[in-house]
Amino acid sequence: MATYTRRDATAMDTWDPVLYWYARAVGEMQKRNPDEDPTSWVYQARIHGVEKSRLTKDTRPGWNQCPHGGWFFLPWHRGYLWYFEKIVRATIQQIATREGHSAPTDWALPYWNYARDPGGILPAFTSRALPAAFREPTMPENPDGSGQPVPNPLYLPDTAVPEEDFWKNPHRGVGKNSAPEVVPYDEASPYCAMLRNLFSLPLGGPVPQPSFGSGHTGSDMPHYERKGPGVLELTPHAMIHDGVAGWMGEVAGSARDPIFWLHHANIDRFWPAWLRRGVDHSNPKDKDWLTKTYTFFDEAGTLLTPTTEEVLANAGDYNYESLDSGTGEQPAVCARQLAQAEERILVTSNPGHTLSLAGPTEVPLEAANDSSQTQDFLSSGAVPETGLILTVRGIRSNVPPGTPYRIYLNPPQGQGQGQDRPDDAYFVGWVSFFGSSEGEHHGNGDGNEFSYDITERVRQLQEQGMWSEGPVTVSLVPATSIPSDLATSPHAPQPSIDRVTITTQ
Ligand SMILES: [Cu+2]
Repeated sequence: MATYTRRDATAMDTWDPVLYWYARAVGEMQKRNPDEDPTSWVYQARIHGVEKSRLTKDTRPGWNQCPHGGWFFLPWHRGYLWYFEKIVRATIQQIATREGHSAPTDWALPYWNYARDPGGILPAFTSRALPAAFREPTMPENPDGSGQPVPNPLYLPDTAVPEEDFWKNPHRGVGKNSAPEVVPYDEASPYCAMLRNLFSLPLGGPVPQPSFGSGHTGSDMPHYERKGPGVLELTPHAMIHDGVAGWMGEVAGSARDPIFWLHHANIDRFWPAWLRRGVDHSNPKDKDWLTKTYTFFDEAGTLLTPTTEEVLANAGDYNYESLDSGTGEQPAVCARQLAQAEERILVTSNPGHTLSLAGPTEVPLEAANDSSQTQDFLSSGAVPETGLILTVRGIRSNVPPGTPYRIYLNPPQGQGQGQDRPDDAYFVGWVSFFGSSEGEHHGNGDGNEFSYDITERVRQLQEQGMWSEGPVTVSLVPATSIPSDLATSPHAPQPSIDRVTITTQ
């Protein structure tokens, strides 16, 4: 029997007791010593990722663990949230006892239900706006609303920060606190992930294909791998990190923004929602997955090493207010994301493209060789029997740009300007910067990489007479608009990609 219910933060009053007490606990955890106390705010965030300057000196147990791009993504984050929730719950009681208030003993982490309203009439706030308690600089002093307003620990400013002050100044992407949505619906919906039948790809399977939970990564727990993310991990997970931006846009900083924990509670909610959505949906049964151990801390600061099996059993003590609302019942457009690229290149761009923050960036592709497959594709859009894969490599930015980018293939002039939902015939997929910034500690310096199966896309364009002859171009368009004064300011982020290729097997 579940003891705790995680509720929808987008359906709460601004200072619902759940959010009021969360804010108080965050403030309390921020006063604890980040180096000595595992229940402190910064220590907890560093379990997810550590900023470069602290990565190699004076580290602490359990730091820098979050596995992205592998099949431990969901169970690791579930355990991470569950112990954090216990720490917050205990902290709330400490504050209440000290101050002589009463406080809920059954506090549970709320979730940010960003796909709750599919359309949303802009400029009214949609469920994809940061919940109000995260946008207000001040909060009530007391749970009954009495006293003077006090600084709100859930609030991070959203004004431009010089790159060198990235870690010094808590911040979100410019304009995000007043944005009616941090990304549009298609970027925030788990609809496409919910359609996948497998939790993870079979190891050594012949055809790379998208799965719900990730690629099968055996017993290794890579901290950040470019290969093997599941559909859920890219959309909506990485899209929301890109959309909030600032600290949330970087692996090492994200858990310092209190919205992180509500974002990941929603990601965690999609897991039971997916399990019950299809009769053949199930978790991996492999020993490598079930017996993996993780390092977390309980509310007393004691180090614990639960296995995946224990993490799953612990989760029996909570349920979610709803497993339907915002879990992908409304259609969204799906990318045909692949786990890995094939290497027979037909056409390629030149290396090194800076992406515009204001509109489309056109990347022309040229023949990589003089094979007949290449010539046929370039002259008439002929699709080889072995299919076509589009890959974007070397995706990076000095600081998070504040938006993911949509990829369009060969759009006619004037299309793909970013005002449309990505449901037009030329849409291929997304570019995410989460985990790619130069300020990140992990990467090998190559940036992010995403691959998409464009076989059907090209065939349809050709059949419908929409394939324009001549040079092939790829257009990269910000999914959500960046304030125009930022785009021209000295603090403008500098997103770029290295190369776009189209390959066949
Ligand atoms: Cu995340």
